Amino acid sequence: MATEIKLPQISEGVDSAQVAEVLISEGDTIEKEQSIIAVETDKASVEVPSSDSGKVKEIKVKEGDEIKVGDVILILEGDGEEEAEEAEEDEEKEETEKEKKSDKGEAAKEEKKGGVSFREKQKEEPEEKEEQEKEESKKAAAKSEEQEQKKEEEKEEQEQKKSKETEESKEEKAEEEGEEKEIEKKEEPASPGVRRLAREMGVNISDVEGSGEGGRITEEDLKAHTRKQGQKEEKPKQPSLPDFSQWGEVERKPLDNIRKAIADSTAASWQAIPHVTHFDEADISSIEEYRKKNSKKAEESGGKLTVTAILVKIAANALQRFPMLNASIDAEQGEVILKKYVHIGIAVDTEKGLLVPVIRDVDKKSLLEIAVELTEISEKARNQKLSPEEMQGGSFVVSNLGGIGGTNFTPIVYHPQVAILGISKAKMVPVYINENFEPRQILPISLSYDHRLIDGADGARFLRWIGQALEDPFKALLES
Ligand code: CAO
Repeated sequence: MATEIKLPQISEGVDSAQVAEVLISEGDTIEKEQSIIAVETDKASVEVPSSDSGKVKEIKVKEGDEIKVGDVILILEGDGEEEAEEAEEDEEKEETEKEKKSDKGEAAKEEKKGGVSFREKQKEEPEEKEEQEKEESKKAAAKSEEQEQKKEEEKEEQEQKKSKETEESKEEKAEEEGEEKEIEKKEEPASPGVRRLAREMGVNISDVEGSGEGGRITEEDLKAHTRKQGQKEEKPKQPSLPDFSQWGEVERKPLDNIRKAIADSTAASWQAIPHVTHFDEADISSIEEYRKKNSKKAEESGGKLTVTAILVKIAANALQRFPMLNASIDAEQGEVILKKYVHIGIAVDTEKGLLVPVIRDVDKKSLLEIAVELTEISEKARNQKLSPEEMQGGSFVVSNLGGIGGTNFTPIVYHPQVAILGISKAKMVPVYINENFEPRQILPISLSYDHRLIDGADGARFLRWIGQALEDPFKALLES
């Protein structure tokens, strides 16, 4: 019988969610409570457990879908266990039938000859019928015994869960009171697959916190646990927080996965790299004229010719000229890794936080191609459609905050890169030229770099080269 598995109420006041990941495939046999999809709401990211077991006939959702409470996630073909039992029973029946048939070979022959069916013949033989009935009633008794046993096991499991909860609260109490009481640990709720994985990963499952119904431990819980363990070892201990509620009302909200990733990578970069930021500015009056004149051409190709696109192209030329800024340091080996490719990451401001998709081989692409690709990846980033691969492999980053404002800023270098270009808001200012003040469009630019590899003078020369290229692009073209 087909069973529909629907999206349950995830949390109070949340009626819909976005599918972040589909955790099973069509044809899989799944257990009740097994995580089937991961969803993200504006409040949290959670895994949805299946409300039944069986074989997945059809998956009705895909990554990125917005689904409502009550929407069908998948269709199950029926209960896997039940089906297996039924198949076993059928097999047994067939076996007995076969045995009987061979005993009654003669009867079977007669059946063929006389045209009387074997079943009908059986009806005529009360002794055999009686035996068959006995056999069937034996099987029914065995089955009901089995069902009873199953019920007992379920009941026991429920009781274990309950007593575990009480024990946990007891445990807390005991700890508080400093009692050294031995508390017997009951088995943690998790599927056999998750237990096996825990064994393979060398994780003690009783150390893992379950996020499923009734504290059930999912595969994601296991992975999160190992990640946490790894981070615990790597991360320096954060100073403890005071109780803020003593000064006023506060609200605690879980960080979503993207924010956690940003927090981790920013902290790691800041700790690993001794940063220095150098500031400069460039007169972009003539390049702005060029940009406006050619913006239609870019639009026709499906892109937007923006300051960012121009800076990405110029930065690629600068990186070829100053290869140390397109490198990484291998501190353990005492080596510098010079990259022969120029893949530039673009810092994109999205609703979920900062994302950095990468434009590959910028040095081999025309300004128009870069403008089109920049428009595409920025849109993808804002719509949460980027794949992990599209955010990997960057050798340098361009971060433009000029569309928002600010006179200058100090971007953080993304480890394992060694430099990042910051762009702030261009403005019209009077510039003293040939004994006169002229209105010119001035763009503030900054460069943060890893001072282990880049000396102050190298950083200044690199940024000045970019400034000059903005002011006199032909000079840059001639030299590159
Ligand atoms: N000075 C003045 N105006 C600027 C400017 C600058 N430096 N940069 C952009 N603008 C203007 C553009 O000309 C555009 O104006 P119009 O609509 O009138 O043409 C407007 O601001 C918006 O630009 P945009 O965002 O559409 O295009 P962009 O290519 O310049 O920027 C992107 C693309 C992805 C870099 C940007 O949208 C973005 O997300 N920036 C934020 C990056 C960020 O968060 N960095 C911080 C990370 S920490 O290092």
